[in-house]
Amino acid sequence: MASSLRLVLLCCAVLAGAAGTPPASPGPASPGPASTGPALPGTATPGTAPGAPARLDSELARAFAPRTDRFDYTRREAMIPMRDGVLLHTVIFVPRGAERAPILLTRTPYGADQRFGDTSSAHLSAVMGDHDVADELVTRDNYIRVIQDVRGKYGSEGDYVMTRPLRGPLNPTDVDHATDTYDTIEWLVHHTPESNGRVGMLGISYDGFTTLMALFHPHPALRAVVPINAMVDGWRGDDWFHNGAFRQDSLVYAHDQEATRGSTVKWWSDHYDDYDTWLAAGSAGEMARLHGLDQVGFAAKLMSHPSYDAFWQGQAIDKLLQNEPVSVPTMLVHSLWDQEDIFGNIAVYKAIKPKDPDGKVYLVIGPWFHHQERLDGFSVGPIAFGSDTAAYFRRELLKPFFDHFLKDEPLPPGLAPVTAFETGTNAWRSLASWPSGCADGCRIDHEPMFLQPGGRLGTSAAAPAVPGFDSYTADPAKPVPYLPRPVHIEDDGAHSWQTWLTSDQREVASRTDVLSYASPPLTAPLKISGEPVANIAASTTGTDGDFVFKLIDVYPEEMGRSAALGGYQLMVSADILRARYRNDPAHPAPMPSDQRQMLRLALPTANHVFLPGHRVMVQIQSSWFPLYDRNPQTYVKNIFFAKPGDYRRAVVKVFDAGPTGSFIDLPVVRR
Ligand code: PG9
Repeated sequence: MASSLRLVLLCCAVLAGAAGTPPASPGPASPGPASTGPALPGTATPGTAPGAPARLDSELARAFAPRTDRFDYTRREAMIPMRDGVLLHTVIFVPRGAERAPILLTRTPYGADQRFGDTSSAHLSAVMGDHDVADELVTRDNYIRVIQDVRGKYGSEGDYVMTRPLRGPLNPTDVDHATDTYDTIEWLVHHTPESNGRVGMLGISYDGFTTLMALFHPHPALRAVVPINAMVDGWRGDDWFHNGAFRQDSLVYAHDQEATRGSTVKWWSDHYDDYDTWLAAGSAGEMARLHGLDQVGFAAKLMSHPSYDAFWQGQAIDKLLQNEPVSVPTMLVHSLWDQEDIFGNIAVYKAIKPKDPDGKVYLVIGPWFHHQERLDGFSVGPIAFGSDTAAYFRRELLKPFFDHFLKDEPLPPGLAPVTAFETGTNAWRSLASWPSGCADGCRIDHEPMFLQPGGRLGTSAAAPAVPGFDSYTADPAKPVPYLPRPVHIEDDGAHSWQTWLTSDQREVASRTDVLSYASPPLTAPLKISGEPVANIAASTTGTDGDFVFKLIDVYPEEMGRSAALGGYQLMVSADILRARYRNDPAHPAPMPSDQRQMLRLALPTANHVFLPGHRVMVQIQSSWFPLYDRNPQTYVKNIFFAKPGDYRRAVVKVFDAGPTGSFIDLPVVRR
């Protein structure tokens, strides 16, 4: 540990009464020599020696001390020393009058100063607004809020490494997020006199990743953690790739994150429609070159690890946590329509729940997009839930969890091990485990629905007289857009990034390169809980290809008061598989041209009721552009560097007849 001389308390905006009288303002700069009286601002100083140059005194304070004594909080900044001597910039908000208060810590690459809203307000509630999922805990419930820049970003010293792996084969240094968290907590509990010595951690996405990292050899004062929409496995289903298909926006992220410490250099574009921007570039590797990404470290790592090799497997947090004891109460929070990290928290739940005999692990599943837990949770796009589901999470689940483990308040009897929102019926369900369907007396049956000729989806596997298939031409020159054009990947407008997973799939259903199969209208509710699994019997005239598989709830043609939802095609669960990884994600292999293969794709978790009158639909297509890079459909060693001539049309056949054809395995809840 670095010497305590290195402890630097940068600033302490002190409340009246908290530390005596606030420091007096030093007043304006020196009036200059031989002053004969008070000079009016903006006038030349009288009495200047003859011949000396005239001067107009600066009006700036020498060192301005802001008057914050009327604020309902104290804001402190500290540079906290890590074991290797690096200092991490940390902002500490202490509500006025707080004593014996627990600390809530978040560690972020997005700028501790930028993370909250209006820092000019005297009210902490205005400072936090809806920028912080913990705002109500801090402003109403006497929690101390701490936010820290991770090493190498914004005000913190040290080297930045994207989602820095744990010490070990991928990180030969002595420091990682686990040690940085440990050292931070050690400092906080000794330098925050208003605290009760207990620390909770929470954070969304990258900040959820840093929260999970705290679970490796945790500090004893860490008593509860809430990772929300955490990035867990960047290859299998979170930010960078999904089952081998590359999420092109990752290049934008790497650029903005790693061009400068303060993320001041922003990505540029040269088209209005991102579809055109990415099509014009050709490959993702070429786009990286055009943007100078050879200058940032992570882009090269992305492009040299297109497969699920030791680089990705060695930093998949679910795999790493499997080897750790569950020692800290953990509430994992998952969003059903998470457009960034839909894989992570469910994977962590699967990894750690089996090792949790005394019930430290909780799971919350909500009807949200990425990071909606901190916002209003009435709807995602046009899909409404009848109540503010995010406020429910914050008040009825998050608060009692922290209150119990950080303040010894009783755990409400209603706080179940799993609290899952059921879409379709729009109800919260309390469950013993996930997936479990209902509180008691029901089971989950894996029931297939078969793709049948004529665009039908049914429960019968009876083989028709002639083995059948449907086919389409997948043309890399005209990839299927994931949203209606013009596309603005990071835009929050009408067709927004945040809500795109709930966008109406009718947009693409009529394309000739998208196949749809639908059941008749249901006569009884059909409830699914867990991961649907797509089994796609397919061939291609190419030697590689992508398969997007979407499970869709088709609304009745007319929807009464919700007229605009008539015939809506809502994705309940969907994902993409790069065919070269169909047998082994670590070892790609070409598709044998024109030979039928069975591709298996586990889709993200769903908790949905298809209501009577609705239809179950699946759609299959070969691109989701420009969110995912185009597959050239010719097998090349590394798709990042595919050349224009490698991109070729292919005829894709999807076999839809009989028991050896394509089907979706649904986790159906039965009583
Ligand atoms: N999904 C974002 C992210 C997490 C981790 C790595 C890269 C990106 C985020 O929202 O923080």
